[in-house]
Amino acid sequence: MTMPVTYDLEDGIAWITVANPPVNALGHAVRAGLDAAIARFGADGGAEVAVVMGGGRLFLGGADITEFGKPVQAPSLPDVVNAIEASPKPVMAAIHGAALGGGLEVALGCHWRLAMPGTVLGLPEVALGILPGAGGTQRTPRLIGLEAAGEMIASGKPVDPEAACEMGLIDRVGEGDLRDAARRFADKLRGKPPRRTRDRPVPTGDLSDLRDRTAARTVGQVAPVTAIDAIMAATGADFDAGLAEERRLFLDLVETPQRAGLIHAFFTDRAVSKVPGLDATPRDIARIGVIGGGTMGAGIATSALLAGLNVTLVERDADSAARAAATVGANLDAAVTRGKLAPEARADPPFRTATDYNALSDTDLAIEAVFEDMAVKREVFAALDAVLRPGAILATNTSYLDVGEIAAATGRPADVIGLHFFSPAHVMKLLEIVVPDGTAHDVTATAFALAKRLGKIGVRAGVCDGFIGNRILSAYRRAADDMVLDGAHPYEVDRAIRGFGFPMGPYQVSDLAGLDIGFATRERKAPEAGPHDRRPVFADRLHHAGRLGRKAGRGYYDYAEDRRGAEDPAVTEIVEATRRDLGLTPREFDADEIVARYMAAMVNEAARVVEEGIAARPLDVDAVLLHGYGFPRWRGGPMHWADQHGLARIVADIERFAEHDPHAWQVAPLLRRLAESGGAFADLNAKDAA
Ligand code: 3H9
Repeated sequence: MTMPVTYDLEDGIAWITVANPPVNALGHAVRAGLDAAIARFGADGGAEVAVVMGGGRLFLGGADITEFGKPVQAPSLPDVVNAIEASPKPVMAAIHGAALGGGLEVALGCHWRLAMPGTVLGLPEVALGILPGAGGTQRTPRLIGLEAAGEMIASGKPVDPEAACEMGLIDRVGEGDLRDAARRFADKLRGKPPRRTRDRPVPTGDLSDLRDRTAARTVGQVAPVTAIDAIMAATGADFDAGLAEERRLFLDLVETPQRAGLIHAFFTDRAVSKVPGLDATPRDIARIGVIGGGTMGAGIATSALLAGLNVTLVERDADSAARAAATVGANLDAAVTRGKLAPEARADPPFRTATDYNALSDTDLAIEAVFEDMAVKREVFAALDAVLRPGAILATNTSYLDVGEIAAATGRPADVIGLHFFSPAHVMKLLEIVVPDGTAHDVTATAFALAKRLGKIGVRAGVCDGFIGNRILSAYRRAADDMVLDGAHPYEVDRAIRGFGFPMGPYQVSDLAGLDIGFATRERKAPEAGPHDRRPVFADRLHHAGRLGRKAGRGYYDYAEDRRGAEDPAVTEIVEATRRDLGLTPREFDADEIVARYMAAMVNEAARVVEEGIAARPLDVDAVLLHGYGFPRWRGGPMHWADQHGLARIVADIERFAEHDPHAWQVAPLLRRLAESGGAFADLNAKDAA
């Protein structure tokens, strides 16, 4: 086994290098290695100065987050950082690539810090439900002041070396080669006494304003405000007491379900692209064709342009093409404003429109975003089949049609795949990659590579109405509508769901999407509805009253005065009249019951989606709900949440709900099996991926 930490003495400089690929995480072996290396440096009469650096592409990626929740094996990271700081001879950090979390804390324990241009320096712990727990909350304010430390730690946002140097977090931005730059700096430190961060003046100030703002910004989350409390402990005179308080708060956070949820989400984001059984080499993609320039097509084109791809957009006539170009242009302008696109790149994007499919003859991948109608889609695909070069990929952005049937309209079904973007396509992170049976493996691999290139989270989905996300959505949406029919107010439902942590309740989402969308879906599905399927007639009535949502100025809420939507008694009247006309006697629902029903419906349908193989693993469901449906990240996703909440509890809830409506509530077989055997959805992730 190679040693993760090496010690090399060269001309009085002790080079202490951490090599623990891929990110030099500070797991037990690395901590022990660093501890031993610092002790050796202290005892090494030939060594005047030590340089701590990372081997490979970065300095240190932070604590090994797979170790959280397990017993800490000594030495702990705070002890290692303290040992570095206590060194009687000077120690410097030579940082490249990234110094994150515990990685930056190691650097703060060193007496001097040099970082190479382009390095990412940050304390992102709150994004994992914890706080910097190796002295970061105590040393950072001593270096950059209380306010700046508060902003950096509570936001988790990184800083670049130039800014870090300016604020005093590091001492120098290196030039040229890392090792040469480190050697030049180390030479100056020979014979100097150590300069310990802990000995710097006690920071003063008050973070109550930042704490209030943070609490408002991160409702429901414990880590960000707790991190601020830990920083405030740095204002006491005793450094060690501050460290002890930080440690206490850190260990509390490690035990929270939020920490478990956020770390599950972190690994889920990385595991989704590792589809079991998929190891094909992706095809090269440089030129994208988009068919249809409506909101979706223009959004897809924008997304591809932001990723530096060449885009040709085909519309049916010159006017439509001009409108599409204007939409793309406006999207790009907004991207410049948001800092997502350099102004130079905006000037001349590799984008053109056309009205003839022949313009697509050199594209590597064409995505269709035309009207959701099988006949129309098949026509488009036949036309694409006629012009695209061999080896090009044909993709559809359909949100529910059978991708296999669309593929059959071509002579090359193995090159056809679904790429289901979410609106606005250049903003939303989720991309459902819908894979019919006959699709070639390298086409699927290419779709994942494209998702990554576009900065999106690609999730493989099988073919069914609604794929993973919209299929599960229709189940929990139906549970919400049934509650409203039975007596819950739409506003009560929205409040309860926001209370759970979603940014919006289902009726606010309806207003955003447009009530015509839901109405069209109900009409489409009406022929297959059974006698026991309940229709949310109140929603139909709102639709018929022209209350189409935000775009109409009113839907479930009234947007005339309040941009965020005001409650409207007229909606209450429509809902109540609907119940009267249907002969329904309303009853009360409290927030707990609303959440219980909503979540039970979500988890139950998700279990079916997993069992049918529409989602390969429970973690694929989690990724879809997290990135496309506003599921609170700190709850980890619905499957992770279900495991934490208790599957047997959810089954018992469903059985109780079924006493009144046995048609709507039937326990999914997989959920029942897992609950009865004491299993968990996580077990089904573990067999193929993290
Ligand atoms: C902390 O430090 C707490 C302390 O304050 C207190 C302690 C007492 N541990 O992202 P990538 C894996 S909390 C374990 O694809 P990139 C990752 O899962 C930590 N594993 O690479 C993936 O595995 P796989 C604070 C980790 O180049 C592989 O490494 N630090 C860790 O796109 C490659 O990762 C952070 O929050 C880890 N810390 O980006 C930083 N990090 O190949 C978290 C990554 O099996 N990490 N892995 O899928 C990152 O932000 C990115 O990984 C980084 C590299 C920017 C470093």
